[in-house]
Amino acid sequence: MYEQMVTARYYEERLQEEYLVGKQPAFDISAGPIPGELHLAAGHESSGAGVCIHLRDDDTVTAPHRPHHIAIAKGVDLKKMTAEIFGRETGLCRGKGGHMHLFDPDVNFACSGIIAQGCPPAVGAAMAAKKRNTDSVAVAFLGEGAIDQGGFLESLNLAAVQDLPVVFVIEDNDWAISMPKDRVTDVEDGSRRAQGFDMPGERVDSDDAVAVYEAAEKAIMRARDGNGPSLIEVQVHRRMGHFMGDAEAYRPEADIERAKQRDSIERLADDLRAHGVSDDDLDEIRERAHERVDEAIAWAKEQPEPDPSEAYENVFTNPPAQTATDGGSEGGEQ
Ligand SMILES: Cc1ncc(C[n+]2csc(CCOP(=O)(O)OP(=O)(O)O)c2C)c(N)n1
Repeated sequence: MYEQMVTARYYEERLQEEYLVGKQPAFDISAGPIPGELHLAAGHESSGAGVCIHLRDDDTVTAPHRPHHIAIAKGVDLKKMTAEIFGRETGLCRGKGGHMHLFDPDVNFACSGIIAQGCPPAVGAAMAAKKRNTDSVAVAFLGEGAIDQGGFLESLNLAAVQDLPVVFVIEDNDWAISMPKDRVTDVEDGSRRAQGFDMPGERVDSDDAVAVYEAAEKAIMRARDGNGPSLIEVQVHRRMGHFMGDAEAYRPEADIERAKQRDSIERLADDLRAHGVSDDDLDEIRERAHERVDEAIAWAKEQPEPDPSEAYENVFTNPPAQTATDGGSEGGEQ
């Protein structure tokens, strides 16, 4: 878990550097090697690592728009994921998805920029696993800002009524962009939503990776053993803005400071030291993680950009008439 967490943190530190190239002094979101939005998950690492450590490649994970720590913990190919984020041809989605739309069929991972959107597909994957008589499970991650979405609530219901092997994990970082949690819901503990669907619900009140590990182990084993779905809420912390470039003018300074003080990675390192892991061992893990990340980023930057002619391949819609290759008829054949 420690290795996954330090990999995710360093990966995002490096992405942050790359993202800012060419975007300053005036913040131009379309410029630089990583154009578009970038949502970083620094402070969420305990949830991805503590949950995904119990998963196999044939288990399915769906993640939201803040996906890197979860993708890394699920074992998504780091090089292809990075190429995707840089919009390169060898990326997971040939550079068409970007950082919010990573899809890796080798380890059954997908994420989406539409909040709570991962819940129905996770339920579908769990239903498929059950119908095929396998013991695979599915996990849907979502933010606390998405817990009133119909897709989430309907997914809880279907999972419960059909006893499906799926676990829902709410990452509660207290904020949905600029909206504090208490303005979105009166339910302080999101795991209580489980009661309405007669399934187990548990809240991990701190971003203690070991506590997440224990809660996730129970829920995932329950699903794998054919005993149905569960809901977990994990307290995490948003150490950065909602996305890169967010000045967080809405957020009290004290809240930002509080989020930065609670570092789940340092906490886990302390636990490991208390259990006899040496500083040298921790340094070695960190160095290995940094090397892997640096290698993935260097590789991604060398990859070719997709040819513009690929823009309308693998999409569900026809190109606008003016770009159709037939010289401007009502869209091309697909
Ligand atoms: C269906 C839908 N509505 C609105 C948005 C715009 N939006 C993007 S992120 C976000 C807030 C998400 O907050 P939360 O789920 O708590 O996740 P966090 O960003 O805090 O990790 C919203 C409303 C969206 N992406 N999808």
